[in-house]
Amino acid sequence: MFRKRSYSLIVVGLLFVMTMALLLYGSRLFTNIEEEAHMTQENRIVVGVSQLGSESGWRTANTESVQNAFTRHNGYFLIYNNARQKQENQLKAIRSFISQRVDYIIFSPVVETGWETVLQEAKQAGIPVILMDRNVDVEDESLYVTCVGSDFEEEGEKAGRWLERELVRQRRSSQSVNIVILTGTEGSSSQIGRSAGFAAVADRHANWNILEEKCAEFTSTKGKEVMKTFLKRYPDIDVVVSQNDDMTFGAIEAIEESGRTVGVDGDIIILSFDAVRGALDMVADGVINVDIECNPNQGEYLLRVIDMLEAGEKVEKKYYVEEDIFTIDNVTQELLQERTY
Ligand code: GYE
Repeated sequence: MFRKRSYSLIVVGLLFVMTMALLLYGSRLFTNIEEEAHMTQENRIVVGVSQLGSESGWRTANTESVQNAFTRHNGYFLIYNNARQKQENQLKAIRSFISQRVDYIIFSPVVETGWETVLQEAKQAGIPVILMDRNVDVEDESLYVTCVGSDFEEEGEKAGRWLERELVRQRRSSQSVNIVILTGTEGSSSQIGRSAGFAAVADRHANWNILEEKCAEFTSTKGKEVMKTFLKRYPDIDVVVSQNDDMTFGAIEAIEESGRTVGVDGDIIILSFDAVRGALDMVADGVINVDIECNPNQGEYLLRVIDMLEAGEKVEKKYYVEEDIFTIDNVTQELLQERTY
């Protein structure tokens, strides 16, 4: 009896010691993992990115480019937020980046106005702000370090100059030409710039008759809806200028459903912007006459800018990405195969 009791005591004792040892080992293991995570995070550059939404194919490509650039492998810790087209969401995201004391804030402003206060807050916290894709309209330019994006006005002018050449080629340069314009998010840099650039060329041509311009928010659904109202209102549209490919896709559907034809052999000339893969296919097929490229691959440029800032180098206030213009004459099979977006 006594021997039996002492035996079971030994077993209980051993079990106790083993459990304690396991617990101790486990807790040390966890502390190590935590410490390691903390350390690697500390060594990495923390970047808060506020993307404005996911309205278009272009935007998806832009987001991917940023996510592929700010990787752990490249030495970054990325905090990403999608604002779903609402400025208030972007303001919230930026404020949360400030309170998390990130090293850099990158954001693509949905519209140009209304950023002074939050940018002031970032400046006071000593966090450099880099604008991506679109710009802000602020009096004090020191509120942001730099902007990586496109020359939207130049894009609009490119569209206008292409139409000039095309009308000469079709021997219609002195005939009256009826134009409708589908515009993107009102008050965004891409809308403002593309509208201004195209208008600058249109102003030189008394025979260019702009019937109406209307906002279709850079989306395909809205593009179709707005185009339908245009088609009902104006039976004699010659040219559609659509400020992005997604709206163009919707507009073309509406036109074809109405029984009219588009493109190189059709009766309505289509000008589009972005040049995403799906649209380039349509350029190659002669459905879209011209696509003014807008380059969404801005991640690499942003990496370079941060490298320069980390090295204490001076950066420019604006970096423009490279962009082309596409018609049936220069959309090759190689280009289509290479296009990742
Ligand atoms: O053209 C459009 C997107 O600001 C350049 O926004 C960007 C525009 C782009 O939704 O597709």
